[in-house]
Amino acid sequence: MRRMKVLVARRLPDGVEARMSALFDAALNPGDAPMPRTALIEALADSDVLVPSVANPVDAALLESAGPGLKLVANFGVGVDNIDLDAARTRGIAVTNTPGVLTEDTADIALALMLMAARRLGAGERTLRAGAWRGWGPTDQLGTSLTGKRLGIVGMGRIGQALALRARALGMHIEYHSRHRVEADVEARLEARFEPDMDAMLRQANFVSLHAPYSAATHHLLDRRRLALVGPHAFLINTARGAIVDEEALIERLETGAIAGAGLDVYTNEPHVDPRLLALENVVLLPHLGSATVETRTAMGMKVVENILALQEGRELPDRVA
Ligand code: 8YV
Repeated sequence: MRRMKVLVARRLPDGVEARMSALFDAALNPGDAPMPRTALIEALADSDVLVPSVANPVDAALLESAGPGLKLVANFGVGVDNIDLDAARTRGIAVTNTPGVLTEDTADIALALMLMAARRLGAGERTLRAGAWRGWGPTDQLGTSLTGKRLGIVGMGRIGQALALRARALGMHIEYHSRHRVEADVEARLEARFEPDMDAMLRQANFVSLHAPYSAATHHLLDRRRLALVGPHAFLINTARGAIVDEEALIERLETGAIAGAGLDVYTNEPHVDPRLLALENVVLLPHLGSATVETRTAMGMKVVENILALQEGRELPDRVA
């Protein structure tokens, strides 16, 4: 059996790289140096498999310039919006992702952002670190409770459901809007109500959390009109993809207090973060770390390995998306 030539664009956890080296003819990136496009194209000419991540756009031109040997793009990540799936299909290149293993950690970060934004934890910590805390005060640093509030989840896949479970433990009322209504027993277990009218859900929610994949269909799903439905008492949480929200419209609403606040882990032009967001006290900003735990990043890498191994052994690819 021929060992697959695998080009790994970014440094991966040690255990994953060790397994890749044991199973494949793997070209690793131990220094994690950004691979310029020209270097990537050059290396691709002699590769069976490319392992990119969200930080590596795999567009039609890149796929076209890859040699005819490229068989698989095994994405390190569940979202595949960095890859031109149509171009891959056209060229007969398979695409896989890493579903399931980052569900819990990403839902944890969505919950953390809800707590941080509503309880003003970032602002509180900044006050303390600046040496500006004058001591406890009965009306100081008041935030908003989560218990008893309405959470509107947009996209009720694995991560949306994992957030619902957490929010239920906090005594929140859960509504969701999704392309597909989940099974009745899942709704019952999560005590989640399906709202077919997203606008109605946005109007009523105290928290809106986004868990839809990014695609042409979800680009600016929360556009200026929909953002205007989210009230001044409500917080927007985004751990999915930045461009699901019209960031410009969101910033305007945050600046005027038309929306209470936001908790963001993702941005439209990562790693660029709009300086107006940095200046706002009512937003919590994280650097796309939803899945950033040793356990999850290792599990993601092992999923990548499983998919490449399946190709090498001529089996069906377990996580094929194109
Ligand atoms: C990853 C993510 O860190 O998997 C995803 O879709 O957004 C993140 O959890 C990143 O995409 C890795 O490529």
